[in-house]
Amino acid sequence: MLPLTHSAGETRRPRAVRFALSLLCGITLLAGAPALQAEDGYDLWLRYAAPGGASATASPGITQLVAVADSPVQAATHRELQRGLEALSGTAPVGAKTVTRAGALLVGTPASSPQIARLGFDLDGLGDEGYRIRSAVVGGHATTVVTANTDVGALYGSFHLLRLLQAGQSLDGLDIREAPRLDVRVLNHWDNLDRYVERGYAGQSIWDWHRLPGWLDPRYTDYARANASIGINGTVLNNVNANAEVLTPMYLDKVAAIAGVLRPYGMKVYLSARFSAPMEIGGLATADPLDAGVQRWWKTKADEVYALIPDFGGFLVKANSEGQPGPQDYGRSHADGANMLADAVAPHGGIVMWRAFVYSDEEPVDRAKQAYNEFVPLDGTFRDNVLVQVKNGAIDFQPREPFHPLFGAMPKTPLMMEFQITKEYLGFSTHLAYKGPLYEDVLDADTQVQGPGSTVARVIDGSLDGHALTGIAGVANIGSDRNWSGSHFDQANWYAFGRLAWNPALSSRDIAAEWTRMTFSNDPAVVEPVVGMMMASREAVVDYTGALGLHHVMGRGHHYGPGPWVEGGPRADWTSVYFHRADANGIGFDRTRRGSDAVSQYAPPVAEVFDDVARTPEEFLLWFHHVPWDQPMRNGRPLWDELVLRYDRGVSTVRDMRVTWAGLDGRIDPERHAQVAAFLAIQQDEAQWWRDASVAYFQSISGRPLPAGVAPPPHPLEYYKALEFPHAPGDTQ
Ligand code: GCW
Repeated sequence: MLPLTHSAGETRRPRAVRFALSLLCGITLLAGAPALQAEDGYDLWLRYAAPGGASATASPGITQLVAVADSPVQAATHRELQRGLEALSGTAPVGAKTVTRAGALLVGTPASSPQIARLGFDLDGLGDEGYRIRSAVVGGHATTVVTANTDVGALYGSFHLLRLLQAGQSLDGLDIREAPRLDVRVLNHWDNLDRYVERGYAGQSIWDWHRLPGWLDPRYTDYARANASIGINGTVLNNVNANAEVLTPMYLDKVAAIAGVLRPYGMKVYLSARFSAPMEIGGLATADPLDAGVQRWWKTKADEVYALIPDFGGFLVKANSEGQPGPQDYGRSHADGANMLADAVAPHGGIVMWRAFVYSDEEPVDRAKQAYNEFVPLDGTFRDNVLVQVKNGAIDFQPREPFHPLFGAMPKTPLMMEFQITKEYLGFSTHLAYKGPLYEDVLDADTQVQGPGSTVARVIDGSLDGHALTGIAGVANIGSDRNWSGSHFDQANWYAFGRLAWNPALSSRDIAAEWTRMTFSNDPAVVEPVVGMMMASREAVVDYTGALGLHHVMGRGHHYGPGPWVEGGPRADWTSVYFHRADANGIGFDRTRRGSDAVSQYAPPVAEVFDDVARTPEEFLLWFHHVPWDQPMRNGRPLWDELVLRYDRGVSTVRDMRVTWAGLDGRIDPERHAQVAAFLAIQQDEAQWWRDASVAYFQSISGRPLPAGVAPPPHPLEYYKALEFPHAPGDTQ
């Protein structure tokens, strides 16, 4: 099962692993134990374990590898195929210039391979990143062909083939045609230059800025491999709460070095730009986007960046949000700011991703309405190379939110999706919460702006309004932790983001199964229960943190654990009481036409549903309505009872997950099994804590008895309120 048991393992493992292994070897030889280090999660879903499971005897049926390695992308593809095929079969594939035997794998483009050119496959519509995988007869020999218009397309196709092999799928009769539905598929790192990661729960930033550009951590290559394997084609290296210094020559050299490592894997680098950079590092007196000097500064800066990094992707900007500088500081609009930057990067083919996560410093209106209010009037005024980046929901990456009303409301502007991969509100890295279903729910949500079927996916893929430029971003959960994401299961969220970015129509369940097979085992006795756990996990978090549409009820600042009592402080919309509005009569935020009227930001058929307490899906009930505690739910129970039972249900789902996982002992390598088991135990304790604290608090407001048979919280409310977490990870510095 472990690649390490294969011979000649050195060539197929990342250099970082090899280094760790050489250190370990001495230790393990002395101890006489097998080296199991490779199962520490570092290899992610690229373990290339034989699909049969325990031994490395299964052959992928490939006898010959025919692929040129002349360009850096081709060389990366070749290396990956060699590594994967060797690990999967136990022997290195025989390399050849042309197909000369049955069972060959022929990889390349018509331009790079005369044999492929002669096949004359139709590659129309595959664009720059799509590919075909076909079973064919080449020179009289049964061959698997991976081909594309570009080297990067062939790289993506090769990863797809390796995925099939890892899942033990037959290579007979293949005819696969794939192209990404979205152009810009990027990670957003909220990484600071001192390596602190905002809302990061996986150690420090992987970008070792201090040692760059001299030291190129081999991790960067493995990062690029992992991203390329799921089609992620870009990364924003630094936090949206940006430091202007990243744009200074010293840091741009470091950025260029990273770009050099990522380039062979089809990844571009982007940077978050601090809007006031012309003042902070340029010595200007203003950052007004309509000021000619400021415009000149950004053009010069863009020229400097592109001279170092010709394929630089562009800038991401958080402006006039949560204290960040922006064009409104000068009475200008978001479009003025975005367009100035867009003009600076346009000559080089760059783009600007301008975030719509804004809420005003003063505006007293429902925070859920503010982004829409600020951006809809600007529709049609952005340059062609601007994408407006919109979070999936209008508040902030909550365990469940209705889709953001901006989707569908700005038809003349390409909107890109921003999902959070890191689990700021879903239990940090210790809770198992697979976000595939969250992403899927949002992508499938029907905005109805052009009638039924106007899904969010069709807004962002440009098909609804005919946009050429499209994109999606995921706030990364990657750090310096050995297993990259802080927990083994959090790797699945990175994976699912990439897969859905490539094709938003994929099913999160299928993705979970695919990931499980490659990450843990192909054994159905593992795949089925693990996928079951994953698919139930997000709903469990919703249940134990606050179901039925509750939101923003977490601890203040650090966002760790429950805090439904949070009130006071600098602004109302940073409190929990602002969002849940619980009082003696009931609970929930009235966003109906009689309340804040946020419902009217949706297309009329959607607005009508959300406006009507009887038709609003129960999962969003308290998001849109203030509901009496004794209001009967669809199952007949009073709201109060249902809420309490949901808290209990969340805890019991986690309990079930633990039992399921314990039953997998012996089927999963002990190291990862033990860590997941320990994390599930933490999750159970913390789910219980969320439940107890929330029930204690809401009971103090509702004054109602607990439903029959429900255990009271073990501590008084004051106990929960007094808990403090001054050093919780990821908090804003
Ligand atoms: O969710 C909030 C986070 C902030 C974050 C902000 C944003 C980067 O708590 O840490 O800042 O959203 O998305 O800009």
